[in-house]
Amino acid sequence: MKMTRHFLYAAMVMGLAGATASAQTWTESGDAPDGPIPFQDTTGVGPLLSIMGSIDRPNGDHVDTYCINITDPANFMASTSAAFGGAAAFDSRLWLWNANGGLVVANDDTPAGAGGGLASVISDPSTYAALTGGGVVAPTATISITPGRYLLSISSFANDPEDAGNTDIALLGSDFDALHGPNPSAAGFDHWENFSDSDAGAYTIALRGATFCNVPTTGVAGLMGMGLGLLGVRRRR
Ligand SMILES: [Ca+2]
Ligand SMILES: [Ca+2]
Ligand SMILES: [Ca+2]
Repeated sequence: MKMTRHFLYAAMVMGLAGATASAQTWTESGDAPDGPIPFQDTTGVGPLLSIMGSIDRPNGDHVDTYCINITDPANFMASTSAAFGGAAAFDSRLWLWNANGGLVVANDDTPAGAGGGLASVISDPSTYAALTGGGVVAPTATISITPGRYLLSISSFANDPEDAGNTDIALLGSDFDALHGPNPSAAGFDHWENFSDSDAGAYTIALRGATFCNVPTTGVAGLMGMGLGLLGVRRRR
């Protein structure tokens, strides 16, 4: 009887885990804000492998920003390049911000070593060359991503975030396929340029080394927690 109960609880937990295994994508809910603050939360269980959404610049949807949780900086990567499982119907740019809205890294185009093209790829500066064959702008090499919550924005070329004096927060135009950190001559984020543009279409940001920003407190995750808890109780007897 005891064994049967163990089996039932284990089957329940495994079954629930299986039910969530294919749900590692966050799909944009409505329209995510420009950001970096405010942003759209991502909620789910386990690794966050992709974010799917769209922009529609003629109708004011210039930028989308999401909260992600980077758990493994050495393997962290975010990309719209097909070489990494991403996609974008427009010339994308990716921007990673800390939880306070300070720029960490950004990229416009994919380095030739990873296939080139107008899609984007970012990672920790220490892994960028091995991952993409691309360069890291000199001051950016000192930046190191630590585990925690970050904000990830996708914009389209050449829409930049600027400080209050209209200086670009990162100089992506100086080397399109390099990894860039903050422009030392810029102050903090104030606004996106958001000039008139016709870019519109879907994107998939492929991710590694990250999880959802939030874990649901009810539903499947709660039930999984209950199942694991019951297993623990039974085993201690
Ligand atoms: Ca959008
Ligand atoms: Ca938006
Ligand atoms: Ca690009």
